Amino acid sequence: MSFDHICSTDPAIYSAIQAETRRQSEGMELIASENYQSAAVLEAQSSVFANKYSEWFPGRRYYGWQENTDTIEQLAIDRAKTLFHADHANVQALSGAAANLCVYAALLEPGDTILGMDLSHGGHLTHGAPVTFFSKVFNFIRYKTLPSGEIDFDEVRRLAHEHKPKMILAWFSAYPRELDYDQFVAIAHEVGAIAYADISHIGGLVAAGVLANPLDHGFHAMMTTTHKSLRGPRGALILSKGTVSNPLKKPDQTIENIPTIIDRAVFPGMQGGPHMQTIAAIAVALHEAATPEFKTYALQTITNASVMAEEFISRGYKLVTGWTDNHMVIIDFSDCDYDGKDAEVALDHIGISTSKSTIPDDPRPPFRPSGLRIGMPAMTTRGVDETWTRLIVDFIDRALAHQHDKNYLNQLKDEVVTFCKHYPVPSVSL
Ligand code: DSN
Repeated sequence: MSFDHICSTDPAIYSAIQAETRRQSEGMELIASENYQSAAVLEAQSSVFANKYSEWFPGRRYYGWQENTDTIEQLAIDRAKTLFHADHANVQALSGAAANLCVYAALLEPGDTILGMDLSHGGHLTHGAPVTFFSKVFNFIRYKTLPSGEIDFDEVRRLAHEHKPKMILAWFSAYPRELDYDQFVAIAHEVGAIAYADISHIGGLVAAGVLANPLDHGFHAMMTTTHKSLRGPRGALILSKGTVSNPLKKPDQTIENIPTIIDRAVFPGMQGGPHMQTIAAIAVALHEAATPEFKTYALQTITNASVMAEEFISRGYKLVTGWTDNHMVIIDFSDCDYDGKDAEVALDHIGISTSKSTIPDDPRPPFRPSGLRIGMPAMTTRGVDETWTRLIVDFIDRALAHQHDKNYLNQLKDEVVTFCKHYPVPSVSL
């Protein structure tokens, strides 16, 4: 992509873009929620659709002359419905947190109860963290995982019958295992709750059909961000079914109009004009996600993560839940004299980007948690396979063992830069 114009009109921003390009190219991206967009996705995002207001939805807009915006949004909707087996797709939510809030606003009333995952066991901020505005609006109750790492379904059932939630929320930001969706749906039916899944992390893996799809198991609605394993622009899809039994109690909230309620909650309920350039890029990413090459990518991502888990375990590391079924592993440093933040800083030093993470019932505070979350979506996009995944673990292991030796870390950084030259970031040239 050319930056000739920014280069001459705004050298400060141009220089930051160049520096970030170099950082991404010479460094290794192991943040589980990050990925690299294709050149086609990036092109769509910088297209002239950025100039257009398109409030409301295809075929019915508040502003005139929408033939091209209608084309791209309808394509994004149709592609999302097909890939995720949904009866309805909203592609306008600005990102994951906004999309979750739109879904709550659509399907719940202030004061309603949501049963979601405890934050330290992997839940997201928008699943009820006390620091969020929506924790003041809704009554969040939290379930946890068992010491084995599996969801404690006895506890989910007990809490559901005790608190009668209007929504039961599955999926999380830091959880490396597959979920038993049937159990969630059974419990939701027992108490008349909506079954809702936030599959942001695994969206691409579900789209590729390599992990199970909650909508196929009776979930009423789900949301995925589009920029994680799905490899699109920063945005979100809200997907729902129109053919499952109706848990909604109000006469105007039949299951047939869950899609309408969701659309209205997004616009005009929570947002203004949609970002049409992002919607164009979402459509492109969904087109790419429907290809056999993307399925190969998704399978390789899971293979790489499991090889990574195996290699860490063989080197004596403890993993949260003991294994991974998806794209991420979470290392548990609770027995170590350093924490997840120390590990993150040491790895930053050698050009490997990761994110500290809480572990279940973490005894340490959130800014110095005991875990480190590592994901393989981005490096798999760059072409890394099983053999090179083992070398990545070796880099990490050596950095952690020598984290107080700056000379050693500097030498290791040179090795990381050399490694990264063999795996260029798609669509980037220095
Ligand atoms: N911030 C994302 C993550 O890293 O998991 C979730 O929104």
